Amino acid sequence: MRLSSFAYLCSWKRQIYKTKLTLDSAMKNILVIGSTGQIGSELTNELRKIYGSANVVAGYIPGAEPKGELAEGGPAAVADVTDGAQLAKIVQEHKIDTIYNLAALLSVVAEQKPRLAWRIGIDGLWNVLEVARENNCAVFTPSSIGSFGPTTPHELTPQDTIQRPRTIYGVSKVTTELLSDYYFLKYGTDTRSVRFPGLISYVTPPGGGTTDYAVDIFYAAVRNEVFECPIAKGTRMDMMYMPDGLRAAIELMEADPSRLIHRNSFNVTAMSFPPEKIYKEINKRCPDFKMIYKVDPLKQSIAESWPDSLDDSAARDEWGWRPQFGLGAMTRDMLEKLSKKLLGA
Ligand code: AKB
Repeated sequence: MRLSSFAYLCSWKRQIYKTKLTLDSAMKNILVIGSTGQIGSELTNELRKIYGSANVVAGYIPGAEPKGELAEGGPAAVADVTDGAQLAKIVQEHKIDTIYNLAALLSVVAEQKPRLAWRIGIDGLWNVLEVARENNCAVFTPSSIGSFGPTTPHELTPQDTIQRPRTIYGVSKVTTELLSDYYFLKYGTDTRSVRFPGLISYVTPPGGGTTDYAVDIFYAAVRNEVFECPIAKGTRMDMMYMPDGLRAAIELMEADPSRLIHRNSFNVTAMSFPPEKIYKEINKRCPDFKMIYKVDPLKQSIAESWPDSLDDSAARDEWGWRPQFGLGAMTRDMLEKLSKKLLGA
């Protein structure tokens, strides 16, 4: 098939997918907790396109108020996961039936503030699940490749395997998975989750993750700065372009529950690479771009404890998961969009 007709077919398929979701899901009222974060800022806008602007509440904490399209595009409310009464009030006022709970600290920051990581990730999750149980809401709470540890099989990490992480981030993600399954099994609360790999986006930068280098490298390339890579040569981790990440969350929440054998949480991936491979891909389009290694011991030890590549066949079988962006397509799009954003070119 010629490239132009293939691109046309893809855009047509995307339109059918959006129309189908719009029709299937016309009645949802959604609260996004953490709507101004790396995932939330894009997910909230995407959900508004599908379910209607008025039906998606952007939850935020003071100091991280929504701005621009996020602020203007629909309702917003202070939604602090550590305050269960506040969450219950929003859920009742807006007749919320679905909660995307994105409040969490990323892996490196969590290591520096373990108590806060637990308070937000687990005490907060408890509040969300209680409100969901009392008000019959479905809940999506992301897990991560961080839920695995050094004793997990690293190559094609299976869906069901050893999960003995040694970081507080990992411990809280395993707890997230177990507590979410507990609420489903005990109370029938419709909890669902994916184990996100590193998410790469040009919109909102991540803050304090182990996989952040795979975003930072693009900023350096576009600004033509030498990139100091904190992860050692040869260290592979799973990654995903944000549009696929958003689709994973939304499609899982739309999946037919009778097909779900697993719930919390599904392996999902789109690509796996070490630093030298993404550098090479960027270098094809930015020939003067230079990278040197300046390995960060904490980030490196976390990265080494995570899988090299995930097996996401359960997500493919149970709800039809398929990534659309590989390394080449993602790199092209990132460089194009980031150049526009940073240089206006
Ligand atoms: C992190 O690096 O902490 C996150 C993740 C993979 O969960 N991006």
